[in-house]
Amino acid sequence: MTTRAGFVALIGEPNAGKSTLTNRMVGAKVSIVTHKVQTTRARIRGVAIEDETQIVFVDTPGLFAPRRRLDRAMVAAAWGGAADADIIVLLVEAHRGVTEGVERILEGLADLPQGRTVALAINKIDRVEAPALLALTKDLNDRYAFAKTFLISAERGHGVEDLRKWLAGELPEGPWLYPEDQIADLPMRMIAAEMTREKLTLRLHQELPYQLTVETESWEERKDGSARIDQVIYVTRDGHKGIVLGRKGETVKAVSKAAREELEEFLGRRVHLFLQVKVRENWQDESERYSEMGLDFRDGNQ
Ligand SMILES: Nc1nc2c(ncn2[C@@H]2O[C@H](COP(=O)(O)OP(=O)(O)OP(=O)(O)O)[C@@H](O)[C@H]2O)c(=O)[nH]1
Ligand SMILES: [Mg+2]
Repeated sequence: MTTRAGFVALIGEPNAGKSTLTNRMVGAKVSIVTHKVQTTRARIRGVAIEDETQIVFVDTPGLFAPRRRLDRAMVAAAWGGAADADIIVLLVEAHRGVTEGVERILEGLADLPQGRTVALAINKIDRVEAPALLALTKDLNDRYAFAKTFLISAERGHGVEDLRKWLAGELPEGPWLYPEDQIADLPMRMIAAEMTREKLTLRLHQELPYQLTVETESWEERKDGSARIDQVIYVTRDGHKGIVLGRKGETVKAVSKAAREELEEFLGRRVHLFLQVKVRENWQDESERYSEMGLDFRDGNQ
């Protein structure tokens, strides 16, 4: 039997639904999702199987005009993911249409080496009426020569099957890239840190999620089969520490509980999760923070 395998990079503006689509394709939550922009910070690989084809989805940080070092490293990681992939899928939000951000991404696509397969996925079709979709499909295809257009709802699953089947047929013949039962290519300690960051982002407001990062400091396997995981939440200001902790430590306690429950489900065993909050004014300028996230610190340079 001939097998196929390859990488499919999902790119788009922040909040377009790239991580939601990755998780749906994989059939498990490998990438965190929130209603806020700039949730994903690094390239996250999730593996899906369609008949004899292994499709490695590369979820990327959203593409936007970078201002800070972390922004630049994130955007570089996203374009890097696109450049390395066999196929690129651009996600555009149906209800937002061709924004300035989308225009900028189309310019970036035009700069990639010729002959790349780029498909368009108009996402969140559950939010608009059919006529608007036709017009948007035409507009986008007038602007860029997409190999194919899909109308999808990553959240509800509409059109996702069609997209996966098409991708499988387009990928090159070759041996699978990962063992059959592997669903993500991301160290467990990072997945665990991401789960905590998701719960924090869902609970906290405004800029704060962007001002914090979570790292797994230690992971200890216990004799009774459980795991003890210690994580540090880095914030940039003293005031933020108080916000993360909450009144009488209520916020961090709730975050810890939610993250632990998700981790236990993911790992299928008991977890003891310990969170500590530390103020580190300049963590966004520290190279170790970037390597822990899977980003290249040098990409953040001007
Ligand atoms: N209505 C609707 N909402 C969706 C759909 N897909 C994703 N969303 C929502 O859009 C928000 C952003 O989803 P994410 O998957 O985190 O988006 P992303 O592109 O990964 O965002 P970044 O990581 O910040 O770049 C979440 O609140 C999702 O639940 C969809 O098909 N329909
Ligand atoms: Mg994301």
